[in-house]
Amino acid sequence: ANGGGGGGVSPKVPAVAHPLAEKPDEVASNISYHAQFSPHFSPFKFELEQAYYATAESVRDRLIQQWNETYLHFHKVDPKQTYYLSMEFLQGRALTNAIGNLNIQDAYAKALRKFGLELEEISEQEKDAALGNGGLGRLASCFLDSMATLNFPAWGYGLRYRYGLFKQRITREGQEEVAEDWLEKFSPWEVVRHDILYPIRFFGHVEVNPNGSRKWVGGEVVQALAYDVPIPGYQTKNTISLRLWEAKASAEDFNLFLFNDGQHDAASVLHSRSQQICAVLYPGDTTEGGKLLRLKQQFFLCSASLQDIISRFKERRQGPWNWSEFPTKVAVQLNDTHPTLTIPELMRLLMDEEGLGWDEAWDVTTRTVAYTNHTVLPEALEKWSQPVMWKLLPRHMEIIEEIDRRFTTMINTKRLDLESELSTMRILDHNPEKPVVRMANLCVVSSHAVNGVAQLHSDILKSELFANYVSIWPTKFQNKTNGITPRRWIQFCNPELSGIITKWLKTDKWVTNLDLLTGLRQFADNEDLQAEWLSAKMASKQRLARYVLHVTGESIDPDSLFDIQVKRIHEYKRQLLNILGVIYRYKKLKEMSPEERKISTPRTVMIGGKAFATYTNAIRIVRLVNDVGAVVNSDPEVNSYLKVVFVPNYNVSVAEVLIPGSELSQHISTAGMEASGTSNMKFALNGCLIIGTLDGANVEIREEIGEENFFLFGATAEDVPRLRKERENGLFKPDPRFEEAKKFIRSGVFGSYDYNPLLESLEGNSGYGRGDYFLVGHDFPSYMDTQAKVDEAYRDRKRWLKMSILSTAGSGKFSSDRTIAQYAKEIWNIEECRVP
Ligand code: 4GP
Repeated sequence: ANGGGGGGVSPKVPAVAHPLAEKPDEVASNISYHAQFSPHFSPFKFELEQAYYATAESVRDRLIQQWNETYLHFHKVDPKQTYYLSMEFLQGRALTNAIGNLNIQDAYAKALRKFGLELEEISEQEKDAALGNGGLGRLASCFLDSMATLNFPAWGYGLRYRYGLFKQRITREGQEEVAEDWLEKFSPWEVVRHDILYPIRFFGHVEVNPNGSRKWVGGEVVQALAYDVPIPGYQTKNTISLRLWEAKASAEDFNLFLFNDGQHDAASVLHSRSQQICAVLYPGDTTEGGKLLRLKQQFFLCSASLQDIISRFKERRQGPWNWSEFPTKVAVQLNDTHPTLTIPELMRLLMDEEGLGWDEAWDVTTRTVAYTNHTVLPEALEKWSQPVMWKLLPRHMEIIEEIDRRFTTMINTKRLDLESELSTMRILDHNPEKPVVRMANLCVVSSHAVNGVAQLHSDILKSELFANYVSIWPTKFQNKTNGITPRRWIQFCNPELSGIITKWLKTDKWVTNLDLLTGLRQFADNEDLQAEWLSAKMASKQRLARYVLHVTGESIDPDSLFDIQVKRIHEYKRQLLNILGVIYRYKKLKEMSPEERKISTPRTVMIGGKAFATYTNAIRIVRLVNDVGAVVNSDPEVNSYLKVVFVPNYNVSVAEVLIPGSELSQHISTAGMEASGTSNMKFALNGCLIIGTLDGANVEIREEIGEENFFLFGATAEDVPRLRKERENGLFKPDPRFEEAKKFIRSGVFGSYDYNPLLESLEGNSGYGRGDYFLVGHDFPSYMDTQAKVDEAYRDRKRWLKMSILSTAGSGKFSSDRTIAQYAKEIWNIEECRVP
């Protein structure tokens, strides 16, 4: 296979004339060309959809050219390169982003007007590439944008799922999941590389050769085929690659004999089995088959990517070379534990295929691999069953056993002080009922760097989850506070506000140097700026109101306070706290006289997010929000003061409408449980105030924007264990307001659905998920008091605008450019490699 990537590394490839149009006329002719000659649709039809595909293909021409130049350059310079391995990339739409990063909006907008079309309308035709679930996947996508923008030699590896994260429909019964068919027609943003194909083995057994070397043979082999997605940097030629693998059976796997014998299904068993690998993101794993499939997916990503990396490494070597050079040319970042199998697979490839001894292979592997942890939730820390692993990956299990054996020997000989902790530190848990491999432990033992994603989270990793390892490897543990790309998350999604910032800072350099936003602080009280700020916010709120009307049929008032909580639905994120607060507010509004109501602050509460289909309490929460909305919104006494909207199918492009139009956003997780959060950064950057706990990156956001501009409430991470203990001992006294809100639900005001099981999770004294593990009851009173402060602050328009400006001004730290520059320097040891 050819590891060259963008193609064109061979001098035999003929040169082509510059295919890129600059002027609107030429762009228009380029679009027409694609409409007629890219044979996807009838050439005689040119409606919105066809126009989108033709426009996208014309933009892709440019990307491919820059991409080829980038590869030629990387190939020539041969710098150390980073590979970001992730099971998720939540890319969202690509057209607006590509046009924006290439700085060709004007030419494209003008060209499309020649056909009577608006760029914005065309962009709406694109389906989100939702190859991810939530924060971890969107972070990976922001990182790619920053890697390209900062000209780092880096690229991403993931899987090309046929169906991305499900589409969420909302009915009277709550959430309904539908397959999200992002590839229904085709994606103009991917390029299949028929010449980049690697064999991936599953099952089989280990053969021992007479010289003692071992080899994994037999089993099933599927092919991994590369699809490349170009990732343009902002205002640079550098265009890097997101390489997505697809599983492909070979023609030999199709049993022609059986087929002709009429056994049509049996004939294609291997074909359909290979298709399952990339069918969906996170297939259900409650069954054995489901678990096996997830493990296959993970190994498929790791093995294909490593074979590709090694082949590129070899291709770029000239003259004699040594494997110890590998870590000076390659850095592999594991995005959470999903790609952990990279570790035993790299060991296997080095030892069994390349002939290295254990020590040498171990040295290369540990110097190459680094690991990022994204959560401390125990249920999210992956543990794979040992019997399943032995069956699917017998050679890898031998290697993992050996890593575990060596680690155990090291503790037993050098660190007797840790002997009593050994059973929890080991990679293998030999619990006879459920023997498992602990993937996070394998990562910690085998990586040269381990990082958390916000300061508080990294501190918790060091003091709790990985505390025992810290004294063995004190310098291994780091923090890399997350960030977001300012291109997608303000420049392109909020052009009104971006224009104002550029005008007041007298430069647009803030887009790549976000710290420059502090320059706005001096104008925070300026009436002219405040007036402009307000009108930009109003324009975004109106756009959001139109969107809500379109997708829910609910009309909301842009003069009310827009209060938003959007993220995956999870009990630790506490959407339940939010909706209980809304319920209490509703009840109080009902009890008020009309005069009292008139002086209250009108609010529109919007909640959105997907619930994992088998997570019952999350599904119930979605339903509750919808049930509350149905009652509140149709109550004529109250609905000009309070509206509750569940925004369906939250995804990247919905976020691009919601965030600019938000005024208050809720980041209210139980302290210590949200590793970082990244939407909090997006909201703050867009001048939205935060109500939140001292959790994840909230802590740093509050430090940066100033505590007077942040609505803080709730227990601290330090308090949480003690509060849980007190609760277990029956010492918790609920606030009457909390009891009143729950009682109101139980009275049946919001319909006949039985919410008792959900409410009971907030009651009792003990047990995970029961006994109010997430401390909703404890934090409720301070949450309500702080919400009252929000209402008061909003009534003082000048004060609110000042706080909003200061939020944006203080958000500079949260650019993913800063995060990536830190990874590059402190973990990967790579340098920029700019295409001249
Ligand atoms: C998420 C964390 O929950 C979130 O706090 C963090 O900002 C994000 O990763 C990126 O680091 N974790 C996941 C996950 O999405 O699947 O564990």
